Amino acid sequence: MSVQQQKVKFYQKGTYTVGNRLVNQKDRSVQASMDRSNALTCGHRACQGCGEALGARYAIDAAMRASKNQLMAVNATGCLEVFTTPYPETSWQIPWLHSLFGNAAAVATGVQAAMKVKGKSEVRVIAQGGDGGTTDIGFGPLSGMFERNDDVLYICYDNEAYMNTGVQRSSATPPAARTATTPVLGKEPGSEFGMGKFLPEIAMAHRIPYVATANVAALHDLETKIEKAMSIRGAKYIHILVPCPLGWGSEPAQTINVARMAIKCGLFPLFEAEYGKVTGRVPIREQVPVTEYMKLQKRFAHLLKKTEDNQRRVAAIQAIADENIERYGLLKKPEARS
Ligand SMILES: Cc1ncc(C[n+]2csc(CCOP(=O)(O)OP(=O)(O)O)c2C)c(N)n1
Ligand code: SF4
Repeated sequence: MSVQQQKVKFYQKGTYTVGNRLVNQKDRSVQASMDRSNALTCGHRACQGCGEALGARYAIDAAMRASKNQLMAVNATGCLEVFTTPYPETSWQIPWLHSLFGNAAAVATGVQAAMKVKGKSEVRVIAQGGDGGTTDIGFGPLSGMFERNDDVLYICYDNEAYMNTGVQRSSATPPAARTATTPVLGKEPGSEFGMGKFLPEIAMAHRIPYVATANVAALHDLETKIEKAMSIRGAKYIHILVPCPLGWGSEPAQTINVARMAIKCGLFPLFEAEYGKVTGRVPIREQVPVTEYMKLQKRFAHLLKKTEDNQRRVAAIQAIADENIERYGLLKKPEARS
């Protein structure tokens, strides 16, 4: 078969460098557009399939567009900070500060106050960090930022453990999941049930103008939520689920699928809230069992061995997913027949 007869392109044209800017318009990728706004460029050192790299890129790109590039970011210590800025290099295309592990929210508040004093209120400020930097050590400064209603958007990239330092449990680690500090040992292996916290609901309790959850399997929804947050003055919080192939024991090529399954089983509800009230949700068309999500990740592998104890544990995780669906009204109920 000649090349002209091929229905599928079996070869790559040109090079992916600068998005194929040297080939015909129709063969170019988004990277070739001179109008693109990429906050996070190539050259960073995230693992293959890193959900955090993808989430951060889309979130900050959307924020750049919404702020007409008048944007500064403060980053807590963690994977995102480490893989984007190995000294003396950086992959960031925006003014970017590395705070301490626990004080990104407080530093962002200071940056925003400084911009205000200088008469540069058009410069918008983002703080960002992992779940450890947000739900654990950075929680106090974050709660203060909410309570003062500081004009900052805080983004948490939730990969459900302290990945940068070797997968230790955080207060966002799900029950029964294996981490380096919650091994598959003893009567109740993995992270304990009943511990931990879901920060979006704690943020809502502060009655701040805007809180949302987002997910790398729903990138348009993520972009819309970032844009909405950027249109609001005051404290905003967006919590993005970002699978971590290394810590979750998932295939790098499955990152989007894993993230999608978290939505479809109900364990990660997608919603938004204004001043403490839920104002929007992304409904699930058909709920899948939590085992469909768990079987893609080695951190849950011990639970899938069929024993009575494991069936009890899986049922308890299923109950959490079902409760989320009920609480946020995620399943469309069939219309009543007349
Ligand atoms: C006060 C303090 N304690 C501990 C550390 C070591 N440390 C650096 S990053 C990190 C874990 C980050 O985890 P997380 O915030 O969940 O982000 P991730 O790496 O998972 O994206 C830890 C414990 C530190 N830098 N500062
Ligand atoms: S350890 Fe996880 S969060 Fe960190 S760079 Fe690798 S995939 Fe991303």
